[in-house]
Amino acid sequence: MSTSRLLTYLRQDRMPHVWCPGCGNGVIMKAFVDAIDRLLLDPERIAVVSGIGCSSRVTGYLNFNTMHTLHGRAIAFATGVKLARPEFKVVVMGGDGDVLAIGGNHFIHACRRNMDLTVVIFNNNIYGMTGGQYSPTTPEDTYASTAPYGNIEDQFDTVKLAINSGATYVARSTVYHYVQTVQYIQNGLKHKGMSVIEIMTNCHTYFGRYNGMPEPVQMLSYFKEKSVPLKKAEKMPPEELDGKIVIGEFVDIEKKTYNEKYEQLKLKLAFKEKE
Ligand SMILES: Cc1ncc(C[n+]2csc(CCOP(=O)(O)OP(=O)(O)O)c2C)c(N)n1
Repeated sequence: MSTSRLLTYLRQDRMPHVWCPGCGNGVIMKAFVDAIDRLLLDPERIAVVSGIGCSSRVTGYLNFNTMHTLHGRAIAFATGVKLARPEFKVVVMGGDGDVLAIGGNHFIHACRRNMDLTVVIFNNNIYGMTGGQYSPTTPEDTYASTAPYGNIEDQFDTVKLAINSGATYVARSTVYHYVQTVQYIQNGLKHKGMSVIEIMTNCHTYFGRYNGMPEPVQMLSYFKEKSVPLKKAEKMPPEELDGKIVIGEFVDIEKKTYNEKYEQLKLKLAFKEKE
C-alpha cells in the first residue's frame, strides 16, 4: 500500500503529532489505516472513539468520524454511537490505562454483551501521558515512576480478560509484527461482535527508560525476542512462557451480538404497538 495513499486517511493539518520520536503509536495508527484501506471500507461510515492518554490522541489525527472523550469512557460513548447508528463500523482506540484501568468495567461489560465494537488496545505497559505510572498491565518486578523499587502487583492478561468476559474475536500482536498487526485489525473489523486486538507498543520514554531500554530499537528487539506465536506456545510448558508475549488469534467465534438483539427487540415492540 503506498504511503501517500494512506496519508489521505490522516488529518495532515494536525501534524506534527504529539508522540515522542520512535513511539510505537504511529505504527499502530498506520496499521489501522492500512487495514481500513485493504478492506475498502467507506471512511464516511467509520467512527473512532477514544478516551484520554497519548494513544487516545489518535482520534485527532484520523480522518474519520471521531470522538475524543473522557478518560476510560470511550467504550460507553462508542456503545451509544453504535446503537444510534448501527450501519457504522465503530472502533475504540486507547491505552492499557484508559481501557483496562479506569475503563476496565466498561471493557468487561462490553465483552459480556458481545457489543459490536472493535477495540484496539495500545498496550505500552504504563501510563505514558501522565509520567510513567504503573498500569494494570505493568509486569511484576519492572519499574515505573510509582514503582521505584519494582512493581509488586500481578498484571492483567488482556487476552484472557477479554475471552473470559465474552469477547468473540481476540488477538494480540506487537508493533514489531506489523504484518500480523494489520491482519488482526482487518479480521477484527470484519468480525461481527466484540473484537479486541491488543498491540504491544513501545513507550521507551517511560517504560523503556525505567527498564533498561531507553531507545526505541531496544524495545523493538525486546518485542521480537519475547514474542512467541500461539501455535508454538501451545506446545510449550507454562514455565517456559513466563515473561513471554504470546501473539496470534486466540478466539474467533460467532455469537449473537447485543446489537442484533436490540434491533429485534425494537421490531418486536413496533409490532406490538400496531396490534
Ligand atoms: C478522570 C481522570 N483521571 C485521571 C486522568 C489523568 N490521566 C490522563 S491520561 C492517563 C493515563 C493514560 O494511560 P494510557 O491509557 O495507558 O495511555 P498512554 O498515555 O500510555 O498512551 C491518566 C491517568 C484524567 N485525565 N482523567
